[in-house]
Amino acid sequence: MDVRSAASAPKQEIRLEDYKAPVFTIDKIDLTFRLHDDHAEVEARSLFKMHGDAGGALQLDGGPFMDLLALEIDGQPVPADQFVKSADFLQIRAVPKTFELGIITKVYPKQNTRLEGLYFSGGNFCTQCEAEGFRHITYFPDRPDVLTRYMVRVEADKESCPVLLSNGNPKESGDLENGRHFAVWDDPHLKPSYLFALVAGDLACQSDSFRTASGRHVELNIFVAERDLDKCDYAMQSLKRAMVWDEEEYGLEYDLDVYNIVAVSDFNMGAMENKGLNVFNTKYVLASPETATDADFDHVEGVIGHEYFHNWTGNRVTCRDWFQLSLKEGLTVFRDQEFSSDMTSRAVKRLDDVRVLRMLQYPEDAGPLAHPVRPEKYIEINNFYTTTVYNKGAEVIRMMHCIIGPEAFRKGMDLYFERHDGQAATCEDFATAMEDASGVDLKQFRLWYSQAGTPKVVVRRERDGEDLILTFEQSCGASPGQALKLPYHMPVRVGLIGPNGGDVKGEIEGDGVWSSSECVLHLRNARQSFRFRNVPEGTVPSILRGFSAPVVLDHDLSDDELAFLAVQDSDAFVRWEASQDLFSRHLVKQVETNGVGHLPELLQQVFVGHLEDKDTDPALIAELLALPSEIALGQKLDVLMPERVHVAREALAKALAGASSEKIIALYHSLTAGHGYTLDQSAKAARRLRNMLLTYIALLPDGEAIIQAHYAQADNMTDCMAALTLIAHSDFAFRDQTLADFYSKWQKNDLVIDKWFAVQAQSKRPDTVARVRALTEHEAFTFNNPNRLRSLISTYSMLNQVRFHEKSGEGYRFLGEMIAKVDEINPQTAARLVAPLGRWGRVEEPRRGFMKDALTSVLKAPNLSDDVRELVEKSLA
Ligand code: 0A1
Ligand code: ZN
Repeated sequence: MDVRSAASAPKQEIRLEDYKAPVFTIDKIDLTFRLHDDHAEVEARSLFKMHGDAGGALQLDGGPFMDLLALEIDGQPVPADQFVKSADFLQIRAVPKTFELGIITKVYPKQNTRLEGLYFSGGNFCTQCEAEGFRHITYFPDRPDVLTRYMVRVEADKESCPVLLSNGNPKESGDLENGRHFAVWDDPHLKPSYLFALVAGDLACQSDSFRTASGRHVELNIFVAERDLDKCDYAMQSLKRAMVWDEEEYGLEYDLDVYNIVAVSDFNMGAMENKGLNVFNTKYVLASPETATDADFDHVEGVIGHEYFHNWTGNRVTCRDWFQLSLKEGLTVFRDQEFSSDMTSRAVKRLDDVRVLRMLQYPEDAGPLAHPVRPEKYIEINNFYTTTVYNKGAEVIRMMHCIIGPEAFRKGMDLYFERHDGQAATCEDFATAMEDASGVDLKQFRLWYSQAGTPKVVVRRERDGEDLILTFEQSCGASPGQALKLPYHMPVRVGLIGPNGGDVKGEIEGDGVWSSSECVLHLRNARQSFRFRNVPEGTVPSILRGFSAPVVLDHDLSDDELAFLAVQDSDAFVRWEASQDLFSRHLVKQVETNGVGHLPELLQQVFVGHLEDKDTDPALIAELLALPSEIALGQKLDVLMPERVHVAREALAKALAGASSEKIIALYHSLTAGHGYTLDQSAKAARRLRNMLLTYIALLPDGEAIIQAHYAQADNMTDCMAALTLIAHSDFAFRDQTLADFYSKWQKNDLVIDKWFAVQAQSKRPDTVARVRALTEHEAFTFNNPNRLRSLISTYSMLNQVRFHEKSGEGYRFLGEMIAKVDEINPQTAARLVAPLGRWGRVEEPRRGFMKDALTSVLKAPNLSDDVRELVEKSLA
């Protein structure tokens, strides 16, 4: 049977303003899965209660890839003329007031390359139902505001599928005829269909246990392929840390007897918070020192935390509709960021998060795919799992936390759970809980949910006798469908650094509140001034501490003042930002004048100051020494000039390295001495600094030997990848051989081979586009695995600015071809490749035309998915 033949009609736009509550409730659903080698039969029995009059119609969501084998109401077959079935829905003409609906469907997991619904990965059955995957398993009201109680029975061959899992608590299991067996799972908590999950296969398991604050015993299991059993420790420890953290920070406990995590290698996203049965991309579970970098370990901890925290923010309180996605995602990202901050270094974690926001979310917010944190319309909801909904959404929560303060925020969370536990809620409900708990009016603040675009804030200084006056002006450019924006309510954290480098406590006139060494200014108007009384001459304002609002800040600090803040500020974010600003100012000038000039004395001094700083966390020093990325620099230009940016940045790095080579090399060696590999924060910080220094060493005449030795002596993946990245980027004679050796050493480990692809995709060498294209033909490349696709194609097109924007247009053509090809296999993942081509407004001809041509050619692909079409059409508009 050709399961793709039943093409559906193009999807219609869905609008927030059209939301209507369902006219029925479902008391419970009993599901039976009969899993077979080439298909699965799914029997669903649901108890419906209609709230309107009896005799009305019932419409259920469905999908084009399943067969309907039986349809019954109260045990009686529904006659063929009493229902209509299309590719996307099933409508029963008239249903009684209360009834049991019985449906049997047949699905084909092994043919499912879209990785939504029930599919097969690495020899195991698994499901992915968020956002609308459940409708590819059975006909059902597949919307998040329909909550019900699930009982699931799974039957499969005992030898090939010894492990049978679903949501909730295990209830019963046993043997059946013909070598088959079954397990029954009972989830006592109400949930929407997107949180349903099933896993069946031959998996090994690492187990542990946890006792909650109130004494509940919870069994913890991580299921992986047998060969990966030695890589689950860190995930398990992270899970236990997350469970303790949520109890201590929010008083939230786990609410089932078991918490199961399954790692699968084919997964469209990072992980999924299904109730009691998280399904994870292997990338965010498996980690050992030989195979995972320090950043990988941090990501494992962050994602394990994220999915765990969803149990309350997402599962116990879920979303009313998909426009409210940020209700669970923004809040849960905020929670995982705070958890990681508490487990690692708060200052460095904040820099990492800000860097991600600027690199990914700012371009989205400035381009044709910009949308509010709470979107108002969509065609394909999968296209709205965006960095705006997730990362900007987290910034919105962080701003509320800053505006009302930590105690009121905690009270607001308590109130939110008190009011909405067991319900499907809205962003509005959340804001109201925060408002009611704090007494602070958040009416204007809500614009952060509805207006797209990154606000720009210009701040100017004035002295008036002993006083310092800061005047802020905020504005926000037009976004698709939103020409004019109203002023936001934004918290701006400000400190004052006195001439001797210490924090000055001020007295303020205007809407601001001082705590010990800083104040929070409440910026609400398009233009607003704040007067600081009795500020000593020579005091420098430290503005937007901790990056307290996701804006672009334009200030009038001089180079000397920036240099001062870069060394003296007690706020790590402003210290870092001041260094970055200083470097950026110089580099932007170089780019605009196409100059390759001298190394300004001040830059060198600041750089050396960081090198010689013995009091600061080495991980933060590493970030202070880093030059702004090419992408960050590109954003500072009106017109992107990728080669010039690349050349200017390389030249500055080389000049800084050359001017301080002895200090760099000495510091590098001092960090080598005495450091055995551990995952302690101090050891990770030392590696981070040492590997940052290595990037400068690569630019020195004797750098090659040091890099080669670094690679050869690496006893962990962090050091190994740091060297390999530089080697892939170089002309060293041993380059190709090293890459070949690495491949043969690791070819059996998919996650490491992903790194091997990524490192080549990131190379700044002029032959990169040709090599990337050739790599799509490599024996280890496959279009079916999203991790592999991302490691090569997304890394190239999203992170390698200079080589993606090849003047020939080859980078764009390549990406266009890849999107069309991937779309035939996996539309969701194909759609996630589109964004870089939409940034044509940032470049000049001939690039602009080439980018549009690439988009247009994607539209010509036969059977283009709604997912890709929606984004390509918006990108061309
Ligand atoms: N809710 C998950 C992310 C997720 C979203 C969609 C998916 O399939 C389309 C899969 C996972 C999270 O935030 O972790
Ligand atoms: Zn999430």
